[in-house]
Amino acid sequence: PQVRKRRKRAKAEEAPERETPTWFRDAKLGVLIHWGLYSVPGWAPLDESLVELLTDEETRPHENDEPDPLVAHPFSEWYQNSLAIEGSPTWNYHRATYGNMPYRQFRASFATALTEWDPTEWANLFTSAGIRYAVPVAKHHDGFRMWPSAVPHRDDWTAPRDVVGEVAAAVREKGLRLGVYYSSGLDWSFANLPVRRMVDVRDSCPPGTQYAAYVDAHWRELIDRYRPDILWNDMGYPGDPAVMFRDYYAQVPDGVVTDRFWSGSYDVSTPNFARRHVIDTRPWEVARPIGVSFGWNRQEGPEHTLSGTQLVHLLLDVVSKNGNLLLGVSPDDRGRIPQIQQRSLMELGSWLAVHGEAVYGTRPWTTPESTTQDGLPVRFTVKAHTLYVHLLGPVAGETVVTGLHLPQGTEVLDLATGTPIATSNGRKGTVLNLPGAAAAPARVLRVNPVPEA
Ligand code: FUL
Repeated sequence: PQVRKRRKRAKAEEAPERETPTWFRDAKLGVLIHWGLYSVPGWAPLDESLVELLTDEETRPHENDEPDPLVAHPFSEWYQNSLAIEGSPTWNYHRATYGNMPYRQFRASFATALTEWDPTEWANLFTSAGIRYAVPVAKHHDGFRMWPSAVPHRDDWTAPRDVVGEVAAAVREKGLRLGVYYSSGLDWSFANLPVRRMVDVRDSCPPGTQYAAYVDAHWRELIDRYRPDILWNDMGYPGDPAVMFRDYYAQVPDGVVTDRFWSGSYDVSTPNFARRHVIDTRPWEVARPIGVSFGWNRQEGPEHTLSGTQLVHLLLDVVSKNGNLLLGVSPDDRGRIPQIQQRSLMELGSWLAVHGEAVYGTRPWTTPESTTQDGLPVRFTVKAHTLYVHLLGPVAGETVVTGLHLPQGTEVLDLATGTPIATSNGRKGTVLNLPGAAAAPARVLRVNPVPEA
C-alpha cells in the first residue's frame, strides 16, 4: 500500500492543477526577444551541431565523446560565460576585438543604443507578422536588469531605460499580450564564472537566502508593474515559488506559468527547439530562434535563418500537435531586428493574414498529420464544425490526402479563394481536384463538417 501511495502522489504532482488559459491556447504564435548587453558584441561561434545538444533538456547528461556545448556555446546571450572559458572561441574573438575589456563595459554602448531604440517599430513588425504575444527578456543569465528595478544591486546592474515597460506598452497598444522572461536559476552577477559543463548548470543557482529574496522581490516587482500574462522563467528557482504563484494568479487570473521553475506545477511546458511527432494532450510551447542563436549573432546570414515558408510549415506542425510557437528574434547592437529576420516574419504574416482562421483558436484533430500521394506533408487543425487541411507546399490538380475519407455531402472549399473543391472517392483517401496554380507556402482546405477519423 505504501508503494501505491507514493505513486499516486507522484502522479498528482505531474497533473495540471488548473486549465491552461484559453487565450494562450488560442494565440498560437509568440515572440521571444533577447536584447541586452550581449547584443553589443553580438557574437557566438556558429556551430549549429551544438544546438542539438542544447535541445529539449538543457541539462541532459551528454555522452563522454560528445563536445560540451558550453565551451563553444552557439547562443550569444551566453557570451559572458563563454568569455570566462580561456581559449574558447568567444575568448579568442573577444581578445582580438576588445582586448582585455571586461564584459560589464558593454554597458556604455548599450546605453547609447537605448537612446535610439524605438519599441513601436518592434510592435509594428510583430503585428504584421501575426504574432499574438511578446516575451522580452527582463533579466538573462548575466543578471542585467532591463527594467528600473527598485531592488538594490551592489553594481546597480540596471538598464537606464524601462525596456520591459516600454515593450509592454507598445505591444499592448496593438492588442498583443505580454510575457516576461526572467532567469531565476542563473545569475552571473552573483556567481563565479564560468559554468563549464552542461551537467553543472542545474547546480549553478546562487546559494543562500539573500539571493532567493532578491529573485522573489524581482518577480513581485515585475508582476506589480507590468501584470505579465506569462511568467516565463528560466533555469529553476531558488526555493519554492508556490506562494508567489498564488499571489500572481490572484492578480492575473488568466496568467500562464512556464515549467522552467522546475517546481512541479506549471501551465505550459517550454522545450527549446524540440519537435513533437504526436499530439501532446497537455498544451506546450516550443521556443526557438528564427536563426541559430537567441541573442544577436552578427555572423548569421540567410542560410542560418528560417525562411517565411519554413516558418509557416513549422507553425502548422506545432499547432497540429497542440503546441504554440515562441519564435526568437534577436535585435542587434542598436536594437534593430535584422532585415533577414524581418523578411521571414513578414512572409509568415502575409500568409497568416489570409489563412489565420485555420490557425488561431484551433485545436488538434484526432490525428495531426498525413501526406498526399506524392509525399507532400499535410497537417490538420479543427475549429467548431470545420476541419482545416493544410497542404505544406505548392500543390494543384488531382490530389489524394492519404487516409482522409470524406462522407458524401461534405463541403470542401479553398480557404484563400472560397472556391468549392470537387471531390471523389479513391482507394487511399478522398481525391481532391484542386483548381488554380500551385501556391506556396501552404494551401488550406476548409472541410465541413469535421469527418470522423
Ligand atoms: C535557455 C537559455 O539558456 C538560452 O540562453 C535562451 O534564453 C533559451 C530561451 O533558454 O534556457
